[in-house]
Amino acid sequence: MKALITGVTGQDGYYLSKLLLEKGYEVHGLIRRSSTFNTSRIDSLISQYGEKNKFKLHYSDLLDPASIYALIEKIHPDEIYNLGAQSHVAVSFKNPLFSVQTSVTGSLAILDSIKNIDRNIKYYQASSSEMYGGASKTLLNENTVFEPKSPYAVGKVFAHEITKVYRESYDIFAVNGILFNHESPLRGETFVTRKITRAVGRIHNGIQKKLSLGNLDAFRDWGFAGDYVKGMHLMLQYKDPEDWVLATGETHTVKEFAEKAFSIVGLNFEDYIEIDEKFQRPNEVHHLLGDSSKAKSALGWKLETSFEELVRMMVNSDIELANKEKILIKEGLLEPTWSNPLIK
Ligand code: NDP
Ligand code: GDR
Repeated sequence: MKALITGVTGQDGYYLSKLLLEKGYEVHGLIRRSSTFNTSRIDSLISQYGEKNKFKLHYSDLLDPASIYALIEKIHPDEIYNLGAQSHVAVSFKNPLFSVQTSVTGSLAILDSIKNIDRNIKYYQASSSEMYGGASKTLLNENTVFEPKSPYAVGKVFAHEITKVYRESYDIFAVNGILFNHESPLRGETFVTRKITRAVGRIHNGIQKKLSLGNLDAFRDWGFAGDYVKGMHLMLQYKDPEDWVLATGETHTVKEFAEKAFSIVGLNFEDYIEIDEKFQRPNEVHHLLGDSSKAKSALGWKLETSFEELVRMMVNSDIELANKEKILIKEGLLEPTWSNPLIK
């Protein structure tokens, strides 16, 4: 089996590539040219599988439909997982057109290529719980209406709907995985969970003093990315192309996440957190709680990692990382402060 993954350099790109490579797939990843190396998450997979020609990377961009078409024609994969996106919701307010275009042009470029090259190629679209908008405290499932609250979410709603249109119009095996927040030690450092666990690791090691956050009262349904990519694969193996929710069915506030993370190293979060308005969003998604009973019963999808285990896994990994940073700081090889406000 051959898979093409867009967004292969991202968090889910790593976990999904690893899963498929371990299943014996030949995995092709789409990467963007960058002036700095952007493959740090997948470097271990490149060394393990690259030489055996099982893992190959190709330069392209979701904003370049001609290049996407040529790539799909050349690779001719059995499955395409479209994970590429400007996935930071707050950034999508600052950079709305790029954020929306990546989802819109990317999904349409791939689906139309499938239509014209080979309609047997299966397609997975990375849809998001952000599409629901989170205005009320209800349990959200495949039938709940979308009320997007950000440019990011609007782009995702388009990609979701066009996936259904291509499925119904051209008989393409195209599915939407509506995934609720999923995290890991490889989560981008500007997402709130990782921002918190990075700070815990650094504060514990004496190399950071405070942590600035925005809204602590938002509720999120947080799971482990490693569990969620298994669901993506199962969706493409199911007998019919459908839409699926993956979620834990448990919701916690940002404050609860911080409280738990700091308590693992014996610290009280309230002594370290400062509220900074710049991390508040123009429009907030207040409450997300998903119902994945359909995926559990029809796909046999299982949650293997609890909220407690997830927080502990991330904190432990970030303590180790901060330990290494502390040594580099002592040797004068790293700046002692985490001072760049743009990346916070
Ligand atoms: P990341 O932000 O970690 O990764 C996003 C990936 O998309 C990166 O590889 C990035 O490349 C790539 N990318 C961005 N813009 C383009 C472009 N124009 N052309 C090609 N590639 C591009 O996201 P996650 O791994 O966390 O999420 C994977 C997908 O799932 C995303 O679509 C996200 O929106 C969606 N999602 C994520 C959830 C989560 O909780 N993690 C929940 C629901 C949906 P580069 O490294 O070069 O920046
Ligand atoms: P989210 O994730 O917007 O849910 O999107 P994020 O971790 O960015 O925010 C979660 C909640 O935390 C609040 N928050 C902060 N967020 C960030 N990033 N930084 C802060 O300092 C901060 N302080 C409080 C936010 O306001 C929000 O309520 C993620 C992404 O992976 C999307 O791509 C994906 O589709 C959804 O999850 C499901």
